[in-house]
Amino acid sequence: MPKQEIKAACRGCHGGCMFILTVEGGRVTRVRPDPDGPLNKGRACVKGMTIIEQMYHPHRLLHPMRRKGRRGRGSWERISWDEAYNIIAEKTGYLRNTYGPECIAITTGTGRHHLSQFWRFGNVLGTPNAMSSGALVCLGPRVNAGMFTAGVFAGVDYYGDVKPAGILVWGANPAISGADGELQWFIKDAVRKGTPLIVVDPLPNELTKNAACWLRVRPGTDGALALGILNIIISEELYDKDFVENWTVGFQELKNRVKEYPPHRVSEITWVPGEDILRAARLIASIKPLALEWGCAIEQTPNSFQTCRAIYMIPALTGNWDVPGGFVESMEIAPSADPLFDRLSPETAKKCLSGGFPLNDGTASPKMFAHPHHVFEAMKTGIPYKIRGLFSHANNCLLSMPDSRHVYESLKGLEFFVYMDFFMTPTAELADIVLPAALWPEIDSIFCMPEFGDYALLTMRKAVQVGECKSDEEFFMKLCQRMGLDYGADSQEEILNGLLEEMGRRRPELAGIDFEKMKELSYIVPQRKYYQYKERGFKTPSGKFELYSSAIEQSGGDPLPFWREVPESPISRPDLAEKYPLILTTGGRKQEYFISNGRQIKSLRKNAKFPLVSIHPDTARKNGIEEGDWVWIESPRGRITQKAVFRPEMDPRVINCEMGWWYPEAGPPDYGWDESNANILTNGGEPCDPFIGAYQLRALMCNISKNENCTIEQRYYASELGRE
Ligand SMILES: Nc1nc2c(c(=O)[nH]1)N[C@H]1C(S)=C(S)[C@@H](COP(=O)(O)OP(=O)(O)OC[C@H]3O[C@@H](n4cnc5c(=O)[nH]c(N)nc54)[C@H](O)[C@@H]3O)O[C@H]1N2
Ligand SMILES: Nc1nc2c(c(=O)[nH]1)N[C@H]1C(S)=C(S)[C@@H](COP(=O)(O)OP(=O)(O)OC[C@H]3O[C@@H](n4cnc5c(=O)[nH]c(N)nc54)[C@H](O)[C@@H]3O)O[C@H]1N2
Ligand code: SF4
Ligand SMILES: [Mo]
Repeated sequence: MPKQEIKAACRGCHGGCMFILTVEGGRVTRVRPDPDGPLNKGRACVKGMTIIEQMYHPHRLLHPMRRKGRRGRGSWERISWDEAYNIIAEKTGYLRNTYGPECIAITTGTGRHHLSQFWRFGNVLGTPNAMSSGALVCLGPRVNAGMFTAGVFAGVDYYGDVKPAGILVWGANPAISGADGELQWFIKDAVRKGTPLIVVDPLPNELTKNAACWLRVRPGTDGALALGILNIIISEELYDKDFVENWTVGFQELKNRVKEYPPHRVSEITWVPGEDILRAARLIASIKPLALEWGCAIEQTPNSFQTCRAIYMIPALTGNWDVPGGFVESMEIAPSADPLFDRLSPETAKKCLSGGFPLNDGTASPKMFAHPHHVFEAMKTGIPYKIRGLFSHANNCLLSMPDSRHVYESLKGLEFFVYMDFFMTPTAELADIVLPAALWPEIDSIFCMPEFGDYALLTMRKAVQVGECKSDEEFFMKLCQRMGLDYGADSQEEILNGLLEEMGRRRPELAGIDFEKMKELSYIVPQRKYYQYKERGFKTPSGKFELYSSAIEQSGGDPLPFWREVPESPISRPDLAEKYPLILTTGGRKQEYFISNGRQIKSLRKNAKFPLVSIHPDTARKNGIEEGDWVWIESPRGRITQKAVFRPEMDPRVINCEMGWWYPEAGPPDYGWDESNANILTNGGEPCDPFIGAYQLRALMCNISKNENCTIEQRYYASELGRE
C-alpha cells in the first residue's frame, strides 16, 4: 500500500484539533497538527502528539476478554467478538426478561464521540438507568442553565474579526483544559496579546498570573460572588438598559434578589475583599466586548445549577450577548444522533433512579438521567430494586465518580458487567467481559465543536484498524442486532448521513454534503451570524432572556438564582472543623492526562510522575510537611496520599488534590486505585443540587499530615516505567 496522508480530528480530550496522519502499511507512522485546522491552526498538545505511542502500546487491549475465576482476581482469557456478543446477548436478555430492563444500568464518561448513540443504546435496550460521570457535574448544569435562561448555549467568540476585549474566566483553567472543544489555543493567543482577564479561582494558575483582576474565591461560594457582582452592576446602573428593557423578563425580581448580596456580605462569605469585588464588577461592566469562559468547578457542588444561571446573566446584562467578540449563541450546525427517547415506555421511564431531581426525572426536560449515587446504592442494597447488570463505556468510574469505596463495593455485587476501554483499568478488573475500544484515528464520525457552542463541524477518520478494536457505536449497533433490537440504523454511515441531511435543512447553503464529502472537506466552518435573538427572539417560553424563569418555577425550582452555604464547610459543619480544619477542592487539569487515562504512556508520565496536592507553605509546615513530601489527605469518607507542592499565593485554609490518579505500573487487579484517588474523599449522596442533583466533588472538609513511610515511588513508578 502506498503512503497515505489523512486529515482527522483528534478526540484525545473533548476534541477539536485537526491532524494529518501518515499511514504506511496499515499503520499510522507520523502525526502532525493541521495548519488549517479551524480550532487549532497547526497546534496540538502532548496527548494528541503521542497518539502513536497510545495506539501501539504493548498493554493496549486488542481483543475481547472473559473473566476467569472470581470477580476482581485479575485473571482473563481471550475470546472472539462472536463469543463476546453471544455471551452478552444471552446474559443481558436473561436479566432483561427475568427482572425487567431497568435492572441493567449503562454508564459513560465525558464528551466522547459515542455519547448520543450511548443514550440511544439505553433506550433501545429499554433501560431508563443511563448515567454519566459528567452529566450532573460537568457541562450539564451550564448547558441547562443556558437553555432555561436563553433557550440556547453560548460561548466565546474567538473566531471572528473582532476579538474579545476582555474575558471573564470563572472556575476554569482553559489554558490547560481547553474544555469542550474551546481548546487552549485561542485563550493563550488572547493572553499573549494582553487581553485583560478577570479570573475567579481559589488557586493560582497560568491565567491568574496575567489577570487584570484575580478573585481568590473560597471554594463553593461562586454563587454568592456572582449574585454580589450582579448586585453591583444593577445598583450602579452599569447594565445595558436597552437589552434589559427589550429582551429580558424578571429584571425587577432579580434586582430584589441580588440586594441580599451587598459587597460586605459577599466578602464575608467568599473571602474576597469587598474592594476587589467592586473593582471586578466595574471592570466587567466597562470592557466591551467581554466573553465568559466558565468551567466545571462551579458545577461540582450542590450550588451548581443556580450558580451557573447567575454567572450566565453577567455577560448578557453587560451588553455582550451575541455581539462580535462577545458571548455568542451556538450556531447549532448539525444535530446529534437521535437518542430515541420514544422507545422508553412511560412505565419504565418512571423507574429511572434519578433521585427525583426535576432536570433528570422527566419533570423539567424529556431527557432522563440516572443519578450515580442512587444507581450504586441500588446495586448494593437492592433499594428500590436491584441493579444487576452494567455496561460501562469510557468510564473508569472507580476513579471519576464520587465516594470510590462505595462504588467499589457496589460494583463487586454485580451479576454481569461489560466494560469497554483502550487499556485495562481498576474498574475493568471488576468486569465479566472486557472489550477493546478504538482510539480516534480508528473511527469514522463527525462532531461539532465547541460542544453545544458549534463553531465548526469536524471529521473523524478511520485511518487504520488496530487489533480487533471497535468503536463503541459499532458495538452498540451489532449487539442490538444480535439481540433482535431495532437500533434504528444499520450502519454508522447511515446515521452520519442522516445528521448531515438535517444540517442541510437547517443551513440550505450546506445541503447535499454527505459523509463521503465530509471526508474530502475534513471540516466546515459556516458563516457566523450575530444578534440572532433580534431576528427570532430567544427560544424561551417568553421569547426573552429569562432572568426569572417560570419554567423552572413550574418544575418546582426557584425561578431566581440563589446561593446557600455548601453542606461541608467550617460554617455549615462547625462540629467537624476541629478534625477537618481545611477546605478541600479537587480537579485542576493536567496537560498530560485526560481524567484518569494516560498514566501508562511513558512520554506523558515522565513530565507528570505523581499526583500533587497544592498547599500553602505555612499550612504545610504547621503540619510538619515540606515540599515534595507525601501527604495524607483525609476527609470524612477516607484518606489518600499525594505529593506536596507549595503554592504561597493560595489561601492557607484551602488545599487542592489532583484527580484521576491510579498506578498502571502497580499491576492487576488493583493498580493502586485507592492510594491517591481524590474520589475516595468526595461525596455523591445528599444533599445535592436541588434541581440537577450535582454532588460534592469540590468544597469539602479535610485534614493533612505527613505520610512518613510512603513507598509509592519505590513500589510503583521506579519498578516499571523506570527513572528517566
Ligand atoms: N488536559 C486535560 N484537559 C481536560 C481534561 C483533563 O483531564 N485533562 N478534562 C476535561 C473535562 S472533563 C473538563 S470538565 C474540563 C475541566 O476543565 P476546567 O473547567 O478548566 O476545570 P478544572 O481545570 O478542573 O478546574 C478549573 C479551575 O477551578 C478551580 N477551582 C477549584 N475549586 C473551585 C471553586 O470552588 N470555585 C472556583 N471558581 N474555582 C475552583 C481550580 O483551581 C482550577 O484552576 O477539562 C477538560 N479538558
Ligand atoms: N474529584 C473529582 N472527580 C471528578 C472531577 C473532578 O474535577 N474532581 N471531574 C469530573 C468530570 S468534569 C468529569 S467529565 C468526569 C469524567 O470522568 P470520565 O470521563 O468517566 O473519566 P474516566 O473515569 O477517566 O474514564 C474514562 C475512561 O474511558 C476510556 N476512554 C476514553 N475514550 C474512550 C472511548 O471512546 N471509548 C471507550 N470505550 N473508552 C474510552 C479512558 O481510557 C478511561 O479509562 O469525572 C468527574 N470526576
Ligand atoms: S488539545 Fe485535545 S484535541 Fe487538541 S491535540 Fe490535545 S487532546 Fe487532541
Ligand atoms: Mo468534565
